[in-house]
Amino acid sequence: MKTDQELFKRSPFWIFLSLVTSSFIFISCINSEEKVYENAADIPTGYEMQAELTAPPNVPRGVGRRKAKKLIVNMEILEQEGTMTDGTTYMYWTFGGSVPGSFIRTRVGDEVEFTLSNHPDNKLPHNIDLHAVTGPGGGAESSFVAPGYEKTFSFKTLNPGLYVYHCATAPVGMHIANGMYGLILVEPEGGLPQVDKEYYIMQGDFYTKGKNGERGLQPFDMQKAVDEKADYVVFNGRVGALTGENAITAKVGETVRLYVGNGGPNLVSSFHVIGEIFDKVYVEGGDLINENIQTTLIPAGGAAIVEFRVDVPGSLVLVDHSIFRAFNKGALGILKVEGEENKKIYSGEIREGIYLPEGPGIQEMPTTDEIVESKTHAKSFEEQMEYGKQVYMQTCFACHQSEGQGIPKAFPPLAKSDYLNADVNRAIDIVVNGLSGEITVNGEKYNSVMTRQMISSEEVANVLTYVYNSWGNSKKVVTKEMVDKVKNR
Ligand code: HEC
Ligand SMILES: [Cu+2]
Repeated sequence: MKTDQELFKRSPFWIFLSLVTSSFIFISCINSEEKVYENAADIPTGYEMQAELTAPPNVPRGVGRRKAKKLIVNMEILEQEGTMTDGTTYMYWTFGGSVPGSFIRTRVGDEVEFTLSNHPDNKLPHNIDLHAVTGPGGGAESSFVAPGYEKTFSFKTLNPGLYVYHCATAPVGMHIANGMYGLILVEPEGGLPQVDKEYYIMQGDFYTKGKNGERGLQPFDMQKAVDEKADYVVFNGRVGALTGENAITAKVGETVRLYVGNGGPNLVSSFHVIGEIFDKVYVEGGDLINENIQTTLIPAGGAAIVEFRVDVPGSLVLVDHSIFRAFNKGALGILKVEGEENKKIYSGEIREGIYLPEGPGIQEMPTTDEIVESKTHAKSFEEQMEYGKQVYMQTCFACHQSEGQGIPKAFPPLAKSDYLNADVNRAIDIVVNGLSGEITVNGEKYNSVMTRQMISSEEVANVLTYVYNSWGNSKKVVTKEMVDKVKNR
């Protein structure tokens, strides 16, 4: 049974009045949200929210206009074997299963509740030091965790910017060298301006017992790390993480933002994109914006945000402009831009494959120095082909191209090459000693220099076997003995 009062409450007048007051409260709430806080520590945090974490080269959605929240971050440490380069693996220690670790995206004023768990199959204790944290050890002191356990700590994001996080468990350098680093972005109130594409890239240097390209599971080499003699310098944890099928992409006319970090442990990155100028650089990941930049320096344990609009199609090449690192140690990635040409901005012949990784093979002008013999031996034709392909992709490919097609007027073809197929000993001699002077290949004249290839007899045998058994060539098998015979002539 309803009382008079209840009936009165439901009358149109009351509904109208409550609508008016609630919309007034609503509007005043919006106003209070836009209140500027002198001290980020005073920004109130709203509901709990699970953070979206992403593996590189992806980043989570932007914060936009969302209010500060209690942001729950759950991250798991995984020690796992992964590929360093074709034929070479490495025992990576990771935050979330990738190198660099999962990207964390927050806004200023968030209260981050961070739970770090250490997978039970892991061998070592770890922790995390986030440079975005104001507090002891950046969280390292509160997060030290043994395999099979987890630790939770909380922090308030006070300063906007792009920050590195890393493991800080002794030996600190070793944990970082094994891949334990990543980025955390703290966006300002209202978020960063909208762009079309965003990517996550982080450079790191690696130190292995074997030299660059040596096959098999390569253990960490502490001595080389202390001496700062990196075997690999790479983007996103491995050679080729951003090339070929893994290249990042954009369309002509789009704006691209790269969150670029440097995990080190040792080397500073001279980050550059061949064929592009950075319209904006958030210097060192902070508030200062510099414009029209060719190369930006990213310190070990530091970051930068770079932005540019892509205006013409083609492959932009991301490098550490300490250039041997790019072409010979792996610090090379591709941003593939598709769309209409714009002859007002650029016209000219477009030829892919000018900037290609050249791998660890040491190039020398023709002389007669000693070469170290290989440690692994191919036991079958299939293995010879496999190892040979690898030598080819690391050593010959930059000049003779992926399908042996060469580059007209510069590098002769190895595919269906009459010159190659005519004389196997001559071919061995060319690889071993180099070649200069005029030659004719398939009716075309070449007069250039091929540097001597500093690879072992076995590698010469493997690569030539691969070449002879590919691309319509005469299917000869070349042995180490044949190579040694030519060497000792
Ligand atoms: C730095 C560029 C470069 C690299 C790397 C290179 N070559 Fe060459 N190669 C040349 C050039 C240039 C010539 C032609 C030299 C001349 O004009 O006298 C040539 C010629 C040859 C020829 C004879 C011509 C033909 O087309 O049959 C063979 C065989 C050959 N290279 C094999 C190899 C193999 C195998 C490798 C890898 C182990 C290799 N080259 C690496 C530049 C290179
Ligand atoms: Cu660690």
